[in-house]
Amino acid sequence: MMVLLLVLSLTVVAVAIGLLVHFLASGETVMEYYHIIFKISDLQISSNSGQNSMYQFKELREMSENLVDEIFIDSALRKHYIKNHVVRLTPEEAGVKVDLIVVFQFPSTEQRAIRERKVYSILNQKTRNPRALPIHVSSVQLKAMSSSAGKLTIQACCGKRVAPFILNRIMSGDIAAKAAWPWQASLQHNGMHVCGASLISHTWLVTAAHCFKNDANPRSWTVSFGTTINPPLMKRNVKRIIVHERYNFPEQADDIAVVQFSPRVTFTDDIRRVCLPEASESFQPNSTVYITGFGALFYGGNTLNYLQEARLKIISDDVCKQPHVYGNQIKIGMFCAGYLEGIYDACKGDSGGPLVAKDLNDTWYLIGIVSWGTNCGQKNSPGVYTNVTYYREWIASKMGL
Ligand code: 4AZ
Repeated sequence: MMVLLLVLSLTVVAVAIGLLVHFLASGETVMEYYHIIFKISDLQISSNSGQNSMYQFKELREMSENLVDEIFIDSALRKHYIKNHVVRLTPEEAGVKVDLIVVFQFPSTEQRAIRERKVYSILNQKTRNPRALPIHVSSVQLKAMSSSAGKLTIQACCGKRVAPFILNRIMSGDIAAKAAWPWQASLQHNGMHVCGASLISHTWLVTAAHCFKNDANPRSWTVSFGTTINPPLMKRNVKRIIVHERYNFPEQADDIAVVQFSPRVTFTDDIRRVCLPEASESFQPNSTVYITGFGALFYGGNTLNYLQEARLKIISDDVCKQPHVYGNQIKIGMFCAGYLEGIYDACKGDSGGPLVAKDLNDTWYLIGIVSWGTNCGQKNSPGVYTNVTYYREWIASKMGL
């Protein structure tokens, strides 16, 4: 009787453990990354860098992402499909090659080879008959990626952030959410914050030339990342400072510099590069932009420890060149942003930092560099910014991005 009871209770315990393991294991999931390549045929993209090709590329990126969304959302894998992201569009003869990464979430109990076959079969089947884009059937390729490579590739993309969008209010600004502006850097002279800067690659920053008016020796400078100056999330030594050849203090024209640091940073949710606009792009007056920085909250104030942000509007040249605003002080390669009424503005310590705008895909572009202004937040004296689009080729020629 005792033995029977013992066997029975052991069986119950074993079954309970088995069930527990089964449920726990089936609740666990893994993220899987696949690299998909296909060619869109019968499509002529002019390779000149004019406005048109820029728009065509943007559209093509969106159409490709929508197409792949449709393929998987409308398939047996719909519950596992997370997203896709175009990483490259390459013009080829009579078409464009699309490289994208697709992300799935699968239960960890299933075998990877089986899943890969499923993904491939759906892709193959659906690209035979695409509704939106003429895909060259024989060009479709699928490669499984390790999750570390997949994450890195997606994170290498510029202008993306993970922070939820909290609108806060620099000069009359508000404290920025963590990871909201991961390209923001602080340039420090002998350990003291002097200027802002924007991360545009693993090793390069863009900033203002006037930050180096007193000292352009890289050895005196360091750069830090993160939303606080103290403690910094990461610190690097400056290796090279390239100030625009035509910049001539105290003139304000050509107020741009690129800075190389070492060792390179690895992109994470908190540190990531911003996109640079194409040289052909223009931004409309009155469109919404954001500035961020550790600069003072009022003219004559101190640098702050917490990153601040403010929402501004681009001001047209016609308005900013009026005699009661800045008149002929606004030169080519500059633009104004803010409000003629004042209040929201950049201030001392924000110089060199980013003015960014986002496109329809929530990708952020660096379109201005905080440069100068009369005092801060005053009526008829908005902030003046270096026009990044105007200097796009100069930047590319210095650091090859
Ligand atoms: C400065 O001194 C500075 N209001 C930067 C921006 C503005 C004014 C001064 C714009 O670095």
